[in-house]
Amino acid sequence: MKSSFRWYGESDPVSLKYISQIPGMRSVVSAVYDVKPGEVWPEESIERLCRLCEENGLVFDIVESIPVTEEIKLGLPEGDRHIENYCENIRRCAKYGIKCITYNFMPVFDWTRTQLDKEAPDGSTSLVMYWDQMKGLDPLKDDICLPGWDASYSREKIRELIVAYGELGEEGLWKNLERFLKKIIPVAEECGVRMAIHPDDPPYPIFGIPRIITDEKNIDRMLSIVDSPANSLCLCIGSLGCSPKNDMVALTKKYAKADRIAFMHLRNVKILPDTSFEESGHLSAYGSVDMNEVVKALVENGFDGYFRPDHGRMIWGETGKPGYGLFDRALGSAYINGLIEANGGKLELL
Ligand code: DNO
Repeated sequence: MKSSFRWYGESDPVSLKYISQIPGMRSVVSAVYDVKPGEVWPEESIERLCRLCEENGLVFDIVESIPVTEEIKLGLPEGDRHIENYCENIRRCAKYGIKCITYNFMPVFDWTRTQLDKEAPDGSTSLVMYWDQMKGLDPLKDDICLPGWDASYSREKIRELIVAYGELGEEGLWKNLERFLKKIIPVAEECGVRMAIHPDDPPYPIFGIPRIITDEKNIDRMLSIVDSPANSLCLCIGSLGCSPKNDMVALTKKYAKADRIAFMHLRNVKILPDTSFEESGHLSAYGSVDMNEVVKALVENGFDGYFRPDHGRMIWGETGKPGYGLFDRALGSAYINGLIEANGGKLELL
């Protein structure tokens, strides 16, 4: 398995040097952040990321994300040009050694939380989604912006999009996903890249907007659209795992065995009695997912792809991008390494 760590580029307060000092660390997960979604990434930018990682004893071989535009997800005419550009981005990334590209098909918003700094009794903070806070939020009325959301949308634009997706509905979104996959997966296959779709976070409709990558049935449907290892999953334990209906150990077993996982996001989440949830520390005892069983399922089914500790809490006074500090993610990474070793798995080092 290949240990990786997300890095938000040169403006990230976490340095590549520090990332390289995490035991077993191999791959940097990053993206070109200064190009508008739908446009082509300049080769120099990809090359620069490769060089910076290499200078720090790491490799940039996994992308998260190449964003899928609303025009593609809504099936608008401009979406065709964006799909062409998406294919070109896959080719360009492959040229510089990228092996896996993560993306999601969530309309309008990426991950949704109601609070980013909920303090636990030990003084650490983490991201949470509480239904009683959610009930008060209305994107049609309030200016809501959470990390992971595209901050460039105006309130007007958000209102317009919510209405458009309401009209499109789930089946319309499926149709547009199918169209997208049928265009991009052959290109990925040709280039030796695995596309890894990130599930919807959380895995149910938010603000009435359809969400489709939410459970086993829908994941099976998505994988069968193009039955190829190039059409794979970024199996995010914390995202799917915040619905009590998803058995994360069973899903990990099933998709690892079928070789349809390209990337694992390994973090724990604590589901509360009303199905609200808190991002917990990685340790099994802290959350609702048995992390050892998940890692064991990966080892036993021969998973040799990428994993990252995903989000962490803020601890030891660290400040920065919520979920993406250095310290707790590094602890998560070390914990996962221990589980891999104890289960007889192997870390692929550089
Ligand atoms: C959150 C991440 C997501 C993920 C995208 C992939 O921290 O897991 O934002 O990167 O959904 O496209």
